[in-house]
Amino acid sequence: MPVYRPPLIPSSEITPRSVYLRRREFLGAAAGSALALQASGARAEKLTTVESTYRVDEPTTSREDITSYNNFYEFGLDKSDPARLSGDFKPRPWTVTVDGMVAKPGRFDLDALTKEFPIESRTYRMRCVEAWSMVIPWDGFPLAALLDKVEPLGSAKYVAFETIVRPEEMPGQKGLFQSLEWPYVEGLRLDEARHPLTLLAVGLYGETLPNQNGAPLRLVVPWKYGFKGIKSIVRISLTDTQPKTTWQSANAQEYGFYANVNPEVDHPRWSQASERRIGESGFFGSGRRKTLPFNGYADEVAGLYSGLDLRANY
Ligand SMILES: Nc1nc2c(c(=O)[nH]1)N[C@H]1C(S)=C(S)[C@@H](COP(=O)(O)O)O[C@H]1N2
Ligand SMILES: [Mo]
Repeated sequence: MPVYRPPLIPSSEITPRSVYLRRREFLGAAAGSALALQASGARAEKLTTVESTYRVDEPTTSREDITSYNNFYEFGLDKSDPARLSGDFKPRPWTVTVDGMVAKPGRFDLDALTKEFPIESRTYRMRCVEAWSMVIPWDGFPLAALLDKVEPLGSAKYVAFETIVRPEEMPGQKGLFQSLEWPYVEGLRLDEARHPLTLLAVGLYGETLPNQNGAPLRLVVPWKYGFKGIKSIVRISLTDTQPKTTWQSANAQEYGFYANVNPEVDHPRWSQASERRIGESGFFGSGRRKTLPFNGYADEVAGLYSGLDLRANY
């Protein structure tokens, strides 16, 4: 996500990179590299996964790129901050509460859920509202499986999601810079949430999620802009009113509830007609490609929006 407001703290008060690097040296080579490994997710555990038919006929983005170029404002505003500053975050043990308009609300242990639901490996095209994209091999289970378990009431129309608040482990939540309001919140219509493409991811490249990618549980909705993919989820609530999302609260003119990838509806400050594929801007090309309606998933999801004005409902 673009920084919609400049950091309010003078840059002179932010630890200069040279000092940060010296501090790492001070920690000693062994400790320093252990920290780096932890932050980049190398402590990840192998997952038992089943193959899925959801694949993309394009080269997969490297693990290195997927885990070092991230938006996760709880750890800072810069793309490199989440990998560098998420090493203290503890994604286990973890529970997720599912409540609201459901017959069987509950607080579920994540390890129990991943035993209950088979973990599929699915490769999805992902596209950020900032006009860059990746192809990511996620591991996870359909959100529909969890929703079925709690039995949504007939009156439920939307699903709201909440990220954990843990300032002692998330430096971006300490208020060092003015960015977003916490917790980060998102929402989907119930039919979008139940769509078979909508995934709750617990892994990447066959291993548990690195912290910077939203450990231990994050949403993946491949036909929407990346910011809908809320990370480190602790609560999922069913409701009959459209939830207001973090980015709508931050700037409603620029970010709507739907956020479907749409090359024909530009962001007020830049075009959405094309995108830069991360890792492809090498010798043989610019890595720039045309953005597809619904990010290439139109056959599967366009029907969800028949009759809806996609220009008004951005
Ligand atoms: N809690 C939380 N979730 C978040 C964000 C965030 O700042 N906080 N950033 C979003 C944005 S803008 C993007 S593009 C994706 C990036 O996910 P990735 O780092 O796994 O590629 O996470 C989304 N989920
Ligand atoms: Mo994004």
